[in-house]
Amino acid sequence: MRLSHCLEMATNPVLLLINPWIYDFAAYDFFARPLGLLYLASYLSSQGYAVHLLDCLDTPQARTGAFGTGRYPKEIIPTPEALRGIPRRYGRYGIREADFKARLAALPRPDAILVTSLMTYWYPGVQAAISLAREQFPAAPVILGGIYATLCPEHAREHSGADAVVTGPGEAALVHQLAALGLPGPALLPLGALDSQPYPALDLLFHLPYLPLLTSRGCPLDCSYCASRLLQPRYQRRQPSAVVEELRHWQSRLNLRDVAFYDDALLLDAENHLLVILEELAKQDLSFRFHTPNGLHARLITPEVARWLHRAPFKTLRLGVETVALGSARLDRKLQAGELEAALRYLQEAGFRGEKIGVYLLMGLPHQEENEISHSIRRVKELGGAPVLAQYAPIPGTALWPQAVAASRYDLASDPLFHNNSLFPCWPQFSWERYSRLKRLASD
Ligand code: B12
Ligand code: SF4
Repeated sequence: MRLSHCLEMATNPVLLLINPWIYDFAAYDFFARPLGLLYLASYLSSQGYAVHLLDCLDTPQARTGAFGTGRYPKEIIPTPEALRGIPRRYGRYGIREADFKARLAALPRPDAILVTSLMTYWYPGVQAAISLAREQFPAAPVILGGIYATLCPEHAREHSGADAVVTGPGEAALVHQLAALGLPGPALLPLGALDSQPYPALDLLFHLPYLPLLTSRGCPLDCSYCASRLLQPRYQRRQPSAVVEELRHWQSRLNLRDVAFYDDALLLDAENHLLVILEELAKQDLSFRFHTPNGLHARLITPEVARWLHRAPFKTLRLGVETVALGSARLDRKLQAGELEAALRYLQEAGFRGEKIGVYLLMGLPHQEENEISHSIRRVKELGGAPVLAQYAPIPGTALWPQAVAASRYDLASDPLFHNNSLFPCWPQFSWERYSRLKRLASD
C-alpha cells in the first residue's frame, strides 16, 4: 500500500498538506474533494517544493451512491460539551486515527505543515489533525487556511493550534507566509490570472471517482446568507478553451467522465462561457457527465441553456432557489416572479424528467415559518420539480448574521460549533418533528 502521495523533487524543501476530518452529526460525500488545497499543492510543487498530501477524507466509502458519491466511514465520538442534548450521534468522518498516525510516521520530516479547513463548525477536526501532526513533527510550523480560517480567524488563532492563520485565497498569502517562516525554499512566484495556474493536483488523491472542476471563482451577487464574497472577493472567470483543455487532460490521464462543478455562479453569461465549453466538448467528441451539487441560478436558465444542459448531459441538476416567496421575503438576489416557473418549464421541454430537477429550498432561516417552507415544497412539486431541503448554516460576516445571532437560542458568536446546520440554530427550538414533517412532505 502506498502510504502517501507526493509531488517530489529530491532535496527540495518538504511541505505536508493536510485536509482534516469532518466532525459532525452527519456528513455525506456529495462530490466533495479539497479542491482549494489541491490547487495549492500543484502551485507549490510547480515552484519546487516537495508536496505530500494527507487527506483524512480520502478513503473508501462506507456505502456508495450514484456517480461516486457516498457515505464516509464514521466513528462515533463523544459529543462536544456545547452540543450535549442534541439527540443525534456525533462522529469523526474519514480515515481512522490510527491510519492518520501511520501515514504521518511514514512521511519525511516536513519544513512546514499546511492545513486546510472547510465548514466553520468542523473545526474540531482541524484541531485534532494539527495536534497529531505536531506530536509527530514538533519542529514544523503549522499554517492554517481555508474557509473556517477565513470566516472565523480570531477563533482559529486562539483555538486551532496553528502557528499562523491565513485568510482568503492562499496562493498570494503563501508567498509571504513561507518567506516569513524563513523556510529554506525557493521564493514563491505570485500567480497571474486563473488560467496561468497549474491544474489542481487531483492525482494526489487515492480515491477519485469524479473530477471536481472550477471554471470561475467568486460570485458577483451578494445574497444575505452567503459567504462567497468574503471568501473570494473578486469574481473571475477562466477562458472556456482552458477549461476544455483541463477536462481533456484529466480524462486522458485518469479516465474519468463524471465532473462536479464547484462554481458559485456557473450560468453567468452562459453564452460566452458554459455554453462555449459544452459546445467545444461536443465538437471534440469528448464525453462527460456533469453534476452541479452547488445550485445553479434558476433565472439564468433559458431555453438554449436548458437544451445544452440536457445534451451535455447534466446528470445531477440542482437549482439554488432558497424559497418560492417573492419580494421582501427573499434573502437572495436570485429570483423574480415567474423565473422558477420558466426555468422548470424550459428544463422539462429540453427533456429533463421533473424528478431529476432538484430545487434547493433553504430551511432554518431566522424567523422562517414552517408554512413558508411547506408552501415552497408544494409549489416546487406543482411545477414538476423535486424539492431538496438544505439546512441554513449561519455565517459570520454575512448580512444575515446579526439577525441569525438575534434569533438563535445559542450564543452563535461564542463558538462556531453552533453554526452547525444540523442544530437548526436559528429556529426557536430544535424540532425533530418539524424537520421530519418537512422532509416527508418533500419526499412524498
Ligand atoms: C463547492 C462547495 C461545496 C461542495 C463540496 C465542497 C468540498 N470541497 O467539500 C458541496 C456542494 C458538496 C458543498 C456542500 C455544502 N456546503 Co459548501 N461550498 C462550496 C463552495 C461553493 C466552494 C468551495 C471551494 O471548493 N472553493 C474553491 C477553492 C479553490 O477555494 P477554497 O477551498 O476556499 O480554497 C482557497 C482558500 O480558502 C485558501 N486555502 C484553502 N486551504 C488553505 C490552506 C492553507 C494553509 C492556506 C494558506 C490557504 C488555504 O486557498 C485556496 C485557493 O485559493 C463554498 C463557497 C465558496 N465560494 O467558497 C461553499 C461553502 C463552503 N459551503 C457552505 C455550506 C453551508 C455547505 C452546506 C452545509 C450546504 C447545505 N446547507 O447543505 C453543505 C455541507 C457539506 C457537507 N459535506 O456536509 C458554506 C460554509 C458555511 C460554514 N459555516 O462554514 C459556504 C461558504 C457557502 C456559503 N453558503 O456561503 N459545498
Ligand atoms: S448567487 Fe449563490 S454564490 Fe452568489 S451570493 Fe447568492 S448564494 Fe452566494
